Amino acid sequence: MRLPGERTKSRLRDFIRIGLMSGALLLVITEGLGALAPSAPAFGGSDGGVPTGLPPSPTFGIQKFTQPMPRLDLLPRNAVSTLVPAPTEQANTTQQAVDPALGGGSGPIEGRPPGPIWAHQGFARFPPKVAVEVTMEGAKINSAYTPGVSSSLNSGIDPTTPFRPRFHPSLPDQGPLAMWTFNGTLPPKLLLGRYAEPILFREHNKLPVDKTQNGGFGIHTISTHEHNGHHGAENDGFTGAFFFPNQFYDYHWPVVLAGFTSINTGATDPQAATPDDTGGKVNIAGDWHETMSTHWFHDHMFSFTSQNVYKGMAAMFNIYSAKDRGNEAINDGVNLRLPSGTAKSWANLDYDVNIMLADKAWDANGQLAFNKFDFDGFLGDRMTVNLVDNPFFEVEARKYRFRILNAAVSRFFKLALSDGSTMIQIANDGNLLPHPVPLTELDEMGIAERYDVVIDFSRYAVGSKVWWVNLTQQTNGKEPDQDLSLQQALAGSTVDPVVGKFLEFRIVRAPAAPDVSQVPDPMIPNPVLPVVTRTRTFEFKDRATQTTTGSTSFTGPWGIATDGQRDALDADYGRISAAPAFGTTEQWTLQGGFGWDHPIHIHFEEGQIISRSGSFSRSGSNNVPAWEQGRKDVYRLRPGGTVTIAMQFRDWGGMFMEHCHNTVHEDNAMLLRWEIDNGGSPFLRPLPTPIATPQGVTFIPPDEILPTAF
Ligand SMILES: [Cu+2]
Repeated sequence: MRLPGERTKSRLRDFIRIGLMSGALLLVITEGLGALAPSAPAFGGSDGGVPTGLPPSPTFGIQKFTQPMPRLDLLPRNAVSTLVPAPTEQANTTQQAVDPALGGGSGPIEGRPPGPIWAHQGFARFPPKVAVEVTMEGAKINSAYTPGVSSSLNSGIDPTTPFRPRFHPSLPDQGPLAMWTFNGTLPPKLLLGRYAEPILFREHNKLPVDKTQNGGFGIHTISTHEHNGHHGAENDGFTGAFFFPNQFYDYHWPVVLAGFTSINTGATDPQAATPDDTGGKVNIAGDWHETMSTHWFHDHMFSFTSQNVYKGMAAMFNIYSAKDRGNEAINDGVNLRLPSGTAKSWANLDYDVNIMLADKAWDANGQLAFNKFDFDGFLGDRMTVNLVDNPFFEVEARKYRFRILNAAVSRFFKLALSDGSTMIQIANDGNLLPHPVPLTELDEMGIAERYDVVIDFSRYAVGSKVWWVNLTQQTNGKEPDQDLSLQQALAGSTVDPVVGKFLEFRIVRAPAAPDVSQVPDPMIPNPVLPVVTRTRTFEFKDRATQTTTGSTSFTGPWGIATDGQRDALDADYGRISAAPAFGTTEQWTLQGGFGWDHPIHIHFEEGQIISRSGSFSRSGSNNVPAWEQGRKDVYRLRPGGTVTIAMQFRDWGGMFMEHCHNTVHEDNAMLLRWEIDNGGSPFLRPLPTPIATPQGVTFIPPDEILPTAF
């Protein structure tokens, strides 16, 4: 996967770090690296804007808060019988002709690796009940926008008006090479699912066969990670299990409670349940303390995740359960009755609002722009919410739940309300917290973290306004510069254009019906952890080295040192760094360095933070703040910080990942593979590595197995 010129780029990185690149230099790099030698004139051009390193995004005269924030666009849920061909347990290797641009010949219609190891685990036990069929393709007009709520709850947006792929009505449409999204359209997509209703997510790759047709960044091979689903690795969007244009990939998301193979296997615990369609619930197996709520899914292409996600390959996924059913009126002793609505048995969105935050930048033509050559990270200079620029949102004077996702490439956000009033944080990442946490400022939110908060707008007069404000100033991909005070952020005296107000709440009317929602305490207590049988350490560092060559390895400044071995290693998805035994619990310590804040994501399993140390300290046991005392899947290390977590490896197997979710760090090359490979047939110990080509996926033995992996 190494790009031509990658070695030269690596040499360039130290120069690039010295200062912002000039536009002229960027052009040189884009056009070819051959002419540029290390003795080239010092970088220090003034054309690079703060914080993008690119010319500042032209505003086209737009003002903030002049367009409505669209609700996300619901993905249709269809009968499984609508899928042609029908989904299969093992990859469908029916042959088709391969485009000459992809090497010609013939290859399989499905890009999933073939054979029993990559077959859908639990396919017979959890047969798909809902089919969701999507494409990944270039931007186009949306003529089927489905917000899932009435226009009055969507700031007046008429969904029958075609929705254009643009950040503001006064900005040009994004072209089909600049923006690549699910179904090719905006708003970003939202999938609604519930426990015990397995989803077959079929994704068709409709991107250009010519990899140079990418608008300057991004790659046409893709892999979709459901972050952070509890399912087999064949459905996890493994970074090396990517697929090509004209192929599809079937992801089987069973949506099960963790522990279903060992806890409450008889489904007798009434707290472990899923909503039915008539206001009741159905008991399910597993541990209800593992109930998950707010997920998202996004591209995970090896060494291109930052570019592809930035191009638009991100969507959200709300998971409903009897605890968190999306109906605030049903009073059955299990339902937490969080703000949502009452009309449907489950998944009411009236007062339950998905928020996707992402900083963007665009070029002189208004097309998405990305700086590929800053390995510290990429920061945009425009704030978008649900992929529109600085919008407004109309609310009733009542409680709302917001599911906030940080979908940025490298930027941290810290949210407050402009009047300094209280929000109640109820969830962190996919999990409802043990107890709600009232806060006037949320914590810094790392890339890929999700915070669910409840805001009670009943304290505001109808006709008034309040704003969400970003307090975190960040001008460098390494870490935030500083968190400003609310007064400083509102005053606007900062070099970072993404600081300040970014979403205007307009309190437009009294509640249409009495607000019967609650924010109960407790919500979901943590599961009881089994005894830890193994500890491992992972240090996230720069100046990494690569020990392997070949298509599964990549070089870059970033890497991970495992269990104190050698230096930090660059990513190689053919290397096994850890292999926890099936059915065990381990304690992992994640260690960062000073001058950086890496948000570390571990796939598959939600961990409980046992302790935090390092420069960030807060009173309370083990330095774990109240809003991190549930379960998480992203762990900000904080500058100089260390996080120790406990995780259970059970139910499913295969190869998973651990990486920095500053996706520029991840791509260059702060990522490793770990695997659960002793869960029984068909798994092998170690697992062979898939090698994807348009003509079919082959397998090779692992490149390297670290001495402490097993
Ligand atoms: Cu990082």
